[in-house]
Formats: sequence, C-alpha cells, structure tokens
Amino acid sequence: MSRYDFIEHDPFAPIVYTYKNTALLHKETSGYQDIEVRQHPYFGRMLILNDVVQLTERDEFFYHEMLVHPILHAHPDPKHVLVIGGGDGGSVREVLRHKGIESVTLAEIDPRVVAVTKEYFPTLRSGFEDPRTDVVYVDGIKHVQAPPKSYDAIIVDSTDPVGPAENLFTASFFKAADKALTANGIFVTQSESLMFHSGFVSEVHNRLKSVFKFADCYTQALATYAGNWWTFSVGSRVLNPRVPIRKPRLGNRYYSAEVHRKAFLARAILKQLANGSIEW
Ligand code: AG3
Repeated sequence: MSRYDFIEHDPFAPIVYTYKNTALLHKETSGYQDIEVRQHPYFGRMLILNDVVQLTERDEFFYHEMLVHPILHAHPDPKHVLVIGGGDGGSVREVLRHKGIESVTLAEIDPRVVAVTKEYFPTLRSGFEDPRTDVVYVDGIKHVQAPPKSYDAIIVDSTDPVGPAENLFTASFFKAADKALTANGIFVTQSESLMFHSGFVSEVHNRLKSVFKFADCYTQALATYAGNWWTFSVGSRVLNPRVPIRKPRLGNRYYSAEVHRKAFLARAILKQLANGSIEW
C-alpha cells in the first residue's frame, strides 16, 4: 500500500497540519461532504470530513469522554439523551456506559458518515448495536424544533461552524434545545479552540448565557485538532455543571471527578469570555 502525507485543510485554523505516512483506505463524496478514512502509523485510523480531521483511533477517547461525561455526571439521573452530529458513534458509546440510560437518539444529517465509520472503526460502533440507540437521519435543528420527546441531556458533536453546522451554534438553536430539554436538563456543545477561536467561544458563551441560567465552559487538550486547547460549552437551567453529583463509573480511560473539576475555566477567564474576548 502506498503511503503519503496528508495535509489538513482546516479553513478555521491559522496553521496547517501534515500527517506523515498515511495510507488512504476510503474516499467518497456523500450528499453532504467529502469523507475520507486514512491509516496513520501513530494515530491509527483517522476520520476526515471536508479535509478536516474529526477523530483518530489513538486519541478519540479524550474527546468523547470529555464531551459526554461532565454533563452526564452533573445530572442526577439522565435517562433520555440526544446526540446531534456524532455519526461516528463515539459519543453514543460513552452515553451508553451510564447506568440508567433508557434511550439515546442520534440525529445525524449524513447516513454515509454512519455507514463508513461502522465499517472502518470497530472501536466506535458498539453503540449502534445497542437496542437503546435510535439513529435518525435528520438535520439536528429540525429535530430539536419538533422533538419526539424531552431529553435529560443534549450533546452536540458537530463539525466546525462552517456550512451546515453553522446553525448549531446560533441563539435560536440554543433556545430550541432548551425547549427540548426536561426542566433539569443540560446541554453541551463542542465549541472550537480557546487559543485560535476565543472570539467564537465568547460568542457561543454569550448566546448560551442569554438562554440558560448556568452557562459555562471547560477545556480538554486534543492533539489532533488545530489549536489543541479545545472548548466545550455548557448550558443548564438548574444544574451547576461544575459539580459532578454522581460518582464516575470505573473504567473510564481519562474522565474522573478530579478531571471534571479541573477542566472548567477559571472564573476570571469565563468573565473575559462574557465580556467579548480573552486578553491574549
Ligand atoms: N467533532 C468535530 C470536532 C471539531 C473538529 N474540528 C477541527 N479539527 N477543526 C468530532 C467528531 C467526533 N465524534
């Protein structure tokens, strides 16, 4: 198999990453985007959408554990969870590890992302085989505007805010998400790099603040995303996301109560975000 370098074209990032010695395993253009799967000597298999790396086998657990577990541990008893985007199944897999989950709805716009990742990423697909999982191929915005049920948690595992995912970061989407939540429901979205996109993180934070009593933000270092210092933005009417109120189950690779508490931004930095941008 020929091996060659893959250069990431992330329109949202001021730097360019080159992954050395990748092998192309799959390439197609779906109705929504270009989908590629590559094999890398260090990162393992990589999922690439529109030339932007979405996950690698090597470090996806940091992203998926840190997207899912903080809000689910801040909730006393999550039963019904909605994942928007996340067609690779990684977030669904993590949700299902919580005892007491009765249903996970995955609202993914592109059926081909699900089909391709099911075929090429065996460590991600367990959630698709679970009877509690319901996959619907729909625009996440449409789904929250007319939700079939109320959710205890809504998790947005989207691509970058360019193209179709742009609408998933608007105040009107956050309002619709709030309505689709139960009274003590909780919301989280991946929200880009604190280093490179702090203006955007600030916009997301203030939009969440205009809808939810608790608007907060935590971070996780992720080697595979340009900017590395990745943010996750949270909204909730009644639950303080900073406080893990249930004991983490054993067996996480990274997430723990200690990690949860340390992940949240210092109040002074959150304040700067609320004021429009970070001073660096
Ligand atoms: N979701 C995409 C995270 C953002 C990636 N952006 C970037 N590299 N510029 C990841 C999907 C994994 N379930």
